[in-house]
Formats: sequence, C-alpha cells, structure tokens
Amino acid sequence: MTDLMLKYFRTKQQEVQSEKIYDSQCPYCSMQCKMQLIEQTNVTRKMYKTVGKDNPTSEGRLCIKGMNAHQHALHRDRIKQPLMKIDGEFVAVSWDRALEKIKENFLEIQQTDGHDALSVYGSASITNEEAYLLGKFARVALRTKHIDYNGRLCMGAAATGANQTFGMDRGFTNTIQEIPHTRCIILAGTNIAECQPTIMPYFERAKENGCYIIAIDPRETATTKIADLHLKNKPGTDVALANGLLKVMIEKNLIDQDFIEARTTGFEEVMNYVSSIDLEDTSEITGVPFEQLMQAATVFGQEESGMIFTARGIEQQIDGTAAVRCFLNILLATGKIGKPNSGYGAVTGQGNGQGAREHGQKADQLPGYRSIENPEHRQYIADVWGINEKDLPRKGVSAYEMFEKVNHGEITGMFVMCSNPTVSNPNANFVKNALKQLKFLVVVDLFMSDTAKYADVILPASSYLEDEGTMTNVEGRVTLREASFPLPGQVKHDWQILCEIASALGKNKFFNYQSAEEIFEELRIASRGGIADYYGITYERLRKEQGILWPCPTLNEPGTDRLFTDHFAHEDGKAKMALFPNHSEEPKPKPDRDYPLFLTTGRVMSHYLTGEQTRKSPSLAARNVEAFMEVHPQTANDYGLKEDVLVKIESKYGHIIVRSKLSETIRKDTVFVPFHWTDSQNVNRLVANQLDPYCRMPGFKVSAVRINPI
Ligand SMILES: Nc1nc2c(c(=O)[nH]1)N[C@H]1C(S)=C(S)[C@@H](COP(=O)(O)OP(=O)(O)OC[C@H]3O[C@@H](n4cnc5c(=O)[nH]c(N)nc54)[C@H](O)[C@@H]3O)O[C@H]1N2
Ligand SMILES: Nc1nc2c(c(=O)[nH]1)N[C@H]1C(S)=C(S)[C@@H](COP(=O)(O)OP(=O)(O)OC[C@H]3O[C@@H](n4cnc5c(=O)[nH]c(N)nc54)[C@H](O)[C@@H]3O)O[C@H]1N2
Ligand code: SF4
Ligand SMILES: [Mo]
Repeated sequence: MTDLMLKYFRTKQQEVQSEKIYDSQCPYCSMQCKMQLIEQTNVTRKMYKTVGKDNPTSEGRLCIKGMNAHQHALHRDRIKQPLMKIDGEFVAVSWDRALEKIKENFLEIQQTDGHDALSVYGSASITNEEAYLLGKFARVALRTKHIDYNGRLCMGAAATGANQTFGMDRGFTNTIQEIPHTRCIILAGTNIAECQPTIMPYFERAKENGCYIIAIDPRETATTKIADLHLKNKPGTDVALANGLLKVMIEKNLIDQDFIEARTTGFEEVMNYVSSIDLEDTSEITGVPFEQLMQAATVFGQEESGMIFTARGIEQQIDGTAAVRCFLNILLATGKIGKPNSGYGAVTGQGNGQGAREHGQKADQLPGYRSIENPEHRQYIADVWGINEKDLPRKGVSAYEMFEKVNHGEITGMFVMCSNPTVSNPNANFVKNALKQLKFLVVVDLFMSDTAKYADVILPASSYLEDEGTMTNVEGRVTLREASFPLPGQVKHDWQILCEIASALGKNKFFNYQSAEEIFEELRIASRGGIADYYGITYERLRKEQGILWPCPTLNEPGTDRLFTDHFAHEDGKAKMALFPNHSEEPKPKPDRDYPLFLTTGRVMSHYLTGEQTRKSPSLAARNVEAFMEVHPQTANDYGLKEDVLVKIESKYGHIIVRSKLSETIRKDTVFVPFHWTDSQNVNRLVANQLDPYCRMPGFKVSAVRINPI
C-alpha cells in the first residue's frame, strides 16, 4: 500500500463514528449460511456489508446472493405499512383498519360460503415457529381444511419418496461432514454449484480424496463440470435411467444380498422388472450412450461407499416420486445407506425447506410430521391446542389444486404468506385469473410482489434481518436464526400478524405469544413423539451447540447425525423398494410436430425463485437483467435464431418472449429458461397443469414448446 492509500484508509476509519453488528442467517437457500450485517455510521450516512460467520454447515462461507441480501432488506421499496385497495388503488392504512377489514371479510365468507371457502397459502421461507403457527392458524383460527404451501412445488416428490421408501423424510440421512469421505457420488438433477454454492467445498474435498462423481442433467452446468461422468439425458427420463442403472448392477452382481434381505422389502418385484428391460431401449429413451450407462452403474456398484443426491431436476416431474424411489432402490440394493459415508440427500431448496415441511402447513399434515387423518395424531394435537378433536379439520388439497378450487368457486378467500404463486405455479395464466376471481385476498410480503398486486389487503412482514426464529437447514440441522435489526416503519413479524388476525377473530386465547421462543416451546411439545421430534431442542441449546440434527426426543440427547443405522422408520423396520416402470401411466408432455422441443426450467446463480427479492438487489440484478432462453447453436440455426434476439416461446398453455442465448452445452432437442422473472417473461405461463399422482408436484421440468424469432 502506498503512503497516500494508507492515509486515505486511516482517515476513512476515523470517519466511521460507530459500528453495529447484527447476526442473522441468509434469507435464501437451505444452506442457511450464518452471517453478520455490519452497519457503519459515518456522520449521518450508514453503510452496510454482510460477512459470513463460522458454523458447522457453511463453515463461514457466503455466496454472492448472501453477501448482497441486505440490499433488498434495506431497499426503499419495502412495504412499511398495511395497504388496502380502495377503488382500485392501494392506500396506506393503520393496522387496526386493516385487521377490521380482514375480520369483516373473513367472517362474511365463512357465513356465506362456509369455513372451507377460506384458504391459506404458506411458505418454506418462514421460520419453524411461523410455519407451525400458520398450520394452527388455518385449523384453529379459520377452521378451514384448505392450507398448503410453496414447498409443495419444491420438496413434494423428495418428501413423499423418502416417506414411502424409508418411512421418514429428513433431507440428508448423513451429516454434510461425511461427504468428503465417500467413494462415489450420483448427482441426479441437482445444480449445487449455482443453487447451494457454499456446499461445493464438501464435494471438492471428496474429489480430492478420489471420489468418482456422476452427474445426471440435460445441460452442462457449473455442477456437471466437477463430475467425472456426465449423463446428459433427455428431460424427464430419470425413472428409465435409474431402472437401467440398477439392471446393470444386478447383472454384474454388484448388489448387497445380505443388506437386501435383512433391511428391505420389495426387491424381488423390482428385480424381475428391471431384468426384463433391454438396455438398448434405456439408451434410446434416455439419450444416454450405452457405455456411459455401464460405466456409471459399474463404478457406483463397485465402490465400497456411495451417496446419491437428488434435487428438482428429477423431482419436479409428474413422475417425480417414482424417480426418487427408483434412485433409492439403487441405494438400497447396493446397501449404501445407514453406514458411514453412504446415504441419501434430497438437496432441500428454500431456507427452511426442511423445517417448514414438518410442522403442519401441508394440507395433510400436523406438527411433528404427524398425519391429519390419523385418529391418534389428531387427538394428540387437539389436546396440545386445547380444542375438541372433532373441530380439527381434515385434509385439504395441494397448492395448485387450491387455485382449481378457486376457479370452481369452492374457495373464495385466500391468505398468502411469504409466497408469490402467480409466478411460481404452473399454468400461470390460469392461476392469475383464479386470483382475480377471489372475493378477498390478503398477501403478507416484504414487497409489492406480482401476487400482492391482486390483493385487497397487503400486510408488511419483517425480513431475515429482523425476525428471530429457528430454521432447519439442508442437513436437517435445527438452527437458531438470531435477528435483532430494528423493524422498519410499522412492519410486524409473520407470527405477530397471525396472532393479531386470530385475536381479531376472537381466538386470542389460542394465539397468545410474546416471542418466537414461546411458540417454539409449544412446537417442542406438539412435535414430541412424532417423526420429526424436536422436544429435546431449546433456544438455549441451539445457542450453545450451534444447531441440532433432529430427531432429538430428550434434552439429554445430542440429536441424530446418521439415520437408519440399524432400522428404517417403517413399522417393520425395513425400507420399501418399489417398482416403477419406464413408461409412466400418465403421459408427459413430449415434443411433436406442433411443439417440437423440450423446455426445461430452473435457476441461475444470481437470482432467487420469483426474483422479488434478488431483482431489488443492484449487485445481483446487474448479473442477469432479464430472462433468457438457452438453446443449442444448431437448433437456433434450424429456427433462424441468432444470439441475443427476442424469441417467442409457445406451449399449449401460453407464450412468453425472452432473449436467446446460444450455448453448446445444452441438448439439441431442449431449451432452458430460468423462472425468476414475471409477466411476459414468466416461463410458468408455458408449464402444464398435470400433477404427480402421489405428491401433487407439477411437471416444471418438462414441457413441449415451439420457438420463433420475433
Ligand atoms: N441461485 C439460486 N439458488 C437457489 C434457488 C434459486 O432460485 N436460485 N432456489 C432454491 C430452491 S427453493 C431450490 S428448490 C433449489 C433448486 O436446486 P436445483 O434443483 O439444483 O435447481 P434447478 O435449476 O431447478 O434444477 C437442477 C438441475 O436439473 C436439471 N434438469 C432439468 N430437467 C431435468 C431432468 O429431466 N432430469 C435431470 N436429471 N435433470 C434435469 C436442470 O438443467 C438443472 O441444472 O435451489 C435453491 N437455491
Ligand atoms: N418453472 C418453474 N417454476 C417453479 C420452480 C422451477 O424450478 N421451475 N421451482 C419451484 C420451487 S422449487 C419453489 S420453492 C417455488 C417458490 O415459489 P415462491 O414461494 O412463489 O417464490 P418466492 O420468490 O420465494 O416468493 C416469496 C415471496 O415472499 C416474500 N418474502 C420474503 N421473505 C418474507 C418473509 O419473511 N415474510 C413474508 N411474509 N414474505 C416474505 C418475497 O418478497 C416474495 O414475494 O417456485 C416453484 N416454481
Ligand atoms: S444463497 Fe445459500 S449458499 Fe448463498 S449465502 Fe445464502 S444460504 Fe449461503
Ligand atoms: Mo424450492
């Protein structure tokens, strides 16, 4: 440093009159990187930066999204007061007025259309306390069966797959610290390098230790670059691919007979089916060369340890549950689970994608991963809540199906907390029209999102900087997000908002909490004895122990690092293998003469989900200012497309206009569009309304489209 620079920095330092540090966790992905916001006050000007903080999962790392997250939280567009639509315009009103309006309309709907006409749409980006409370709010304050959440579009297939096969769904069966020591890894439809960037060092260390990595993805991504072998399959062919791999392993006798016998059921049936498959057929269906199938199966089967990770690439399909279960068949047949350095990971998406799928905001679920249709579970939760079991509603329908019910006039009111369904749901034109049909819509958000525009009342919520609570991360580790940044304007925490509405509806005695910790104390009891048992976890322990992996049933236990070491969670202790044929009953969208190309959708590094937050962050928005369509140069040429021109993409459901981006790295029969943009760039206008029969997951990853230059 030159003298001049030194002098400059010294003076700069002296100018900083005070510095404050606020702890939090990143508002974005499931890594839940711990962070600190540093606020420097310089005379009257405040300057901010975010730095990482050490912890067992992200080890102090942050990616670019985390480093810039404060830019949206501190953005001037934050909604800071309740807003009410009057004569088509939003007007700022007091909390009292907004609550009065909500009360009037909710009561009116309950009286004229019945209790189930009100619906609740929740989120996996809220804390465990809030997700728990939202479930209770729907069932106790509103007494409706209609509650579901955005995680349905995210973890639905992974959760159902793991529940059906293992009897339990905790994203990772092992701690993240075991990854560097495994010998072979299959990454099936996951782009961790761009979607969970701070997890990458674990995989890089594995590679340094000699691990063989196999990636399955129709595109080359930053993730497939670390792979030793990339199976570049046709979109939507993962069931056939997994069945083919298992066939090879069985034929080469790379399976673990002892494990299969002692720990699983259903192998015979699976074996009989996969034995009948012709591998040339598999190669034809999947577009993966025969030799590559052999290579992948042989290495995974031969190595003494191995792990399989799945994410939305194979899961966001109308046979997503089947795809997950077929990959779990491989894990079970080779005995690579329940022991060190072998296991499964569903790479969870949202910040609280794990915890928020455990405590009752799912249509069929009660806290602790209990079932709303199980009489004992119902009685237990009714007792915890102090209500009559008969007053507890039954199960409702999934996220997208709620909009179908709106369309049919069965649901007439909706309460949306922390989600932007007009952009994130399939068949987006239909969803938008459904929202317009509602008699009354309340949206709780940080910003005037695309969905909020259709609301009658918008309530301002606190952000990750302000809202303390627990989040369960990608590992299944419950963490305490400490957050104490001052609330801007009249903003309230999501849990406070639920309590105030409940109170306005005369249900105060069930929603009388002074802090998030008080709600957590109730959640502990509600989860006690359930599959996701948090009873042994307290705020005090979380502070001391840097997070605890559930299940943790007593205060004296450390939590559970590795699952299924001697039994699975089904009653007989065994894992259930299951057969899913290569050709599913329900046909998937497939290219034809009118719509000759596959479309698949996903993410880019710098944006998050529907983009409401990241598009407000100048440092992130600058990296990708708009949506694009990735297309192979040869395909582009066939359709008369050049680089960086506007292109119209059409499916049976709608059309969008985005810019072309030519890339050799994608299959020639496939185009890719990220889903972080709205309106005429909202790719979900193209996605069909079909749903997976087991988990009701939409098929975000396969559509049939045609493309034309404009
Ligand atoms: N930067 C960023 N990070 C995020 C998010 C974000 O929006 N932006 N969102 C978070 C959330 S909520 C989630 S759920 C996760 C999602 O994380 P991922 O599931 O890893 O992300 P996606 O991009 O949706 O899909 C992963 C990959 O699947 C591939 N794929 C598409 N179709 C198929 C197919 O048919 N078969 C196979 N095998 N692969 C296919 C895509 O090309 C893509 O590279 O990321 C989390 N992290
Ligand atoms: N085509 C296609 N569609 C997809 C996917 C795909 O891969 N392809 N992926 C799906 C997946 S995996 C997911 S997870 C969904 C996500 O879909 P959404 O849930 O709709 O997406 P977000 O952008 O997270 O919406 C969150 C909203 O809540 C607001 N918000 C943020 N923090 C808070 C808070 O603390 N409190 C409150 N009240 N509001 C807050 C934000 O401003 C934003 O408007 O999208 C799904 N849709
Ligand atoms: S987006 Fe994910 S990886 Fe990046 S800082 Fe946030 S939590 Fe960490
Ligand atoms: Mo997600």
